[in-house]
Amino acid sequence: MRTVVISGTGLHTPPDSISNEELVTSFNAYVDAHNREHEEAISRGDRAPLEYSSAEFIEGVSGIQSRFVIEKNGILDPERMAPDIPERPDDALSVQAELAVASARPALEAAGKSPAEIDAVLVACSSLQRPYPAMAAEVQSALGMEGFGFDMNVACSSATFAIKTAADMISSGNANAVIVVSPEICTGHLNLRDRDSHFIFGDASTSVVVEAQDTCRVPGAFRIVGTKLATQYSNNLRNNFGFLNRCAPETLDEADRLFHQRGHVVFKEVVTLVSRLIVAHLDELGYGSADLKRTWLHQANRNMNDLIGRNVWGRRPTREESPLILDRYANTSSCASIIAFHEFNEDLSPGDLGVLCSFGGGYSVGSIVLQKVS
Ligand code: CO8
Repeated sequence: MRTVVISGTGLHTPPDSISNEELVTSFNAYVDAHNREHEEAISRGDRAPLEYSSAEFIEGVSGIQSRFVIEKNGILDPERMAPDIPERPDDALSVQAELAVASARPALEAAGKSPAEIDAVLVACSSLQRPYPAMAAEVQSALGMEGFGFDMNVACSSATFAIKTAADMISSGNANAVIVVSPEICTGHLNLRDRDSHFIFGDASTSVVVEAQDTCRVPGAFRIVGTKLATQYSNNLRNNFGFLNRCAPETLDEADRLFHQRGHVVFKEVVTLVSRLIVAHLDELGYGSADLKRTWLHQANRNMNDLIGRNVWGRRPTREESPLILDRYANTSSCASIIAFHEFNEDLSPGDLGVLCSFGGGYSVGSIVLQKVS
């Protein structure tokens, strides 16, 4: 079995960003318009008025302060509340592939690899722009790569599940190098009229080059020490958008065709699931919390990460030990733990150990134990 490393990462964020204050101003304008429109029904008691959102609430319950978005004006327009992304002709590069390529190029550069040296591209993300042709095939073509590619979706855990898939291909000798690309256009499936969740997500794309240690030419790589995946079926995070929607046209516009969740239940159940999985994974590999130098956790909620941090480290980890990026990015689904890794790995020394861990819809959890090589 060959040793496998992560040799480069890339991050792309769209130029537009939205602060909590901007998002709340737009949401509250929508609430005013809605309540005016239904004034009579509300005063008769036939309909409940919508309630305002608040920037302080958002920061307090989630830790999020702002998010990058693919298109700002459409999101902030109270009459639209969705990003404005014009259709492109079939022979133009698709929006999602464009985002993918924008993070793949810097990842290849960081790994010192040309596209010709990559055997496979895995596009791994929560929401795909179309069923086929595979987004991975389009990204492969745009990068000028040979080999093969395929798409995979395990919600927020898509990237870690794809890193595990890539590592298996490489350790068994079926590939030398694989790029895992996660172009997440989360705001496309976000219900911006839902007070409980309108603030949760942002858009980004990340890429990770996974390769055999014997082909790695750059310093600062991380050896994949072990991987552990888990899924546990749950309806508490769900999106019923899909190709069968047109077969039930009467429900096409229902809110369940967008992201929806029972956030409070998710919070409690996922904290337990993730904490147990990481502790068990480290134990199986012969490590304990004292061996850890860093945890790069999924970034859905600051309070969730603080609780998971306590359970894994056996004490409250410092922000350096368990960094937060969601204040600036919000939840970027499968990109989130990769962004934390991308931004906070250079200061580690050879031999230092860390855990990259995603969690989200499914439920799904992916834990990857990494050790800095050189
Ligand atoms: N402003 C002001 N008040 C509000 C607002 C608001 N915007 N929203 C709710 N409130 C009020 C509520 O009405 C409630 O009031 P009351 O107590 O009087 O009933 C009070 O605030 C508390 O509300 P909650 O109980 O809902 O608040 P929580 O403390 O549970 O916090 C969170 C809400 C932040 C959503 C929290 O539950 C959370 O983060 N949960 C975990 C979520 C999570 O991990 N999600 C993972 C999703 S990622 C994934 O896997 C999906 C991938 C798909 C990506 C696709 C992109 C679209």
